[in-house]
Amino acid sequence: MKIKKKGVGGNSDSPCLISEGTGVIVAHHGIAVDILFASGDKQMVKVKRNSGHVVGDNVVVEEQRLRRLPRRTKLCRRDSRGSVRIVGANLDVLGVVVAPMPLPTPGYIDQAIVSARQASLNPVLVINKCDLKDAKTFVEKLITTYGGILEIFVVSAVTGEGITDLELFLGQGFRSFFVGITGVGKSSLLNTICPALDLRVGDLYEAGNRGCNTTTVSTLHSLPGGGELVDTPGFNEFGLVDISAQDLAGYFPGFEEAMESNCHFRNCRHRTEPGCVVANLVADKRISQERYTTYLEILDQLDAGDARFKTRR
Ligand SMILES: Nc1nc2c(ncn2[C@@H]2O[C@H](COP(=O)(O)OP(=O)(O)O)[C@@H](O)[C@H]2O)c(=O)[nH]1
Ligand SMILES: [Mg+2]
Repeated sequence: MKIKKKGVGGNSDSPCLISEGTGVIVAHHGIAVDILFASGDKQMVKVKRNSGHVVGDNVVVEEQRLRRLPRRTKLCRRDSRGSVRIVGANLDVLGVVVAPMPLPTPGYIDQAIVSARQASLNPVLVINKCDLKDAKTFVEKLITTYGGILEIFVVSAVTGEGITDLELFLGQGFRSFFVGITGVGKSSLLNTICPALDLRVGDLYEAGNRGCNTTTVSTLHSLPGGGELVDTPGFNEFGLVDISAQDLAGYFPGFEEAMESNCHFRNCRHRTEPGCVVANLVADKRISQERYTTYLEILDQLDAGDARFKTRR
């Protein structure tokens, strides 16, 4: 099942092809990267641990060293220790993968969407494991919250339900990136779309139904139906990076209508300020109380300088 959003974004002119001599990083092993050249050749080059190169970077190899070309887009997150991580470069689409088991951590979906929009990526929601018996309520709740805001794909990597719609979407020439906590089925989805890959898939721990992290490196794959997809280890945290309260509201899913008008105060944080468009829409029930409460929780964390959100000098 595919739920369309109002007005579709995304950069359909993604330059998947690279010029001769230039390569794209298709795997990052920590101390080495794999580079794929336009000729189809692959080369492994050693890199320093803190080289800053990421999957999706376009590079030129000069005497076994990499010269990175400017990035078109750059997706960042803050990890649980407060450090900023660049997760991928030159991406078009962020697929936020969730499942009824293991459940996403609180705020995960919204922070991933806000981060994607901040980085000029088109976020979409991929609800996997719709074959599970408790999936229905979970799917309905997400459709109530995000339907009409984002494109939503309800899929099962096991039964194949919804996979064709997802493939058609990814095949539009996008470079997409799947994020989601460990165990939601990112690698399984990629295996279903691209059976030749045979990526390792993890079992769920019995206790707590958390996944074990079998995917240890980020890898970029060309899909048989077109487009490219990055498989990643699970990120259990998707902390925001260098974001102001105004930007948080500007990118927050559910606030789109409010952002078309101006609040009385230009620097309104949408808490208790008079003449606040967001507060008026909440009062009119055009923004749900759930959306507003979640926004305020994330804003509280930003204001409190929570390590996950804090800007380090
Ligand atoms: N029931 C069900 N299980 C799935 C589905 N997709 C993945 N799984 C299982 O979920 C576990 C974690 O999958 P994996 O692809 O490794 O998750 P990742 O950590 O997000 O890459 C494995 O045991 C998979 O077999 C699905 O659509 N339905
Ligand atoms: Mg995986």
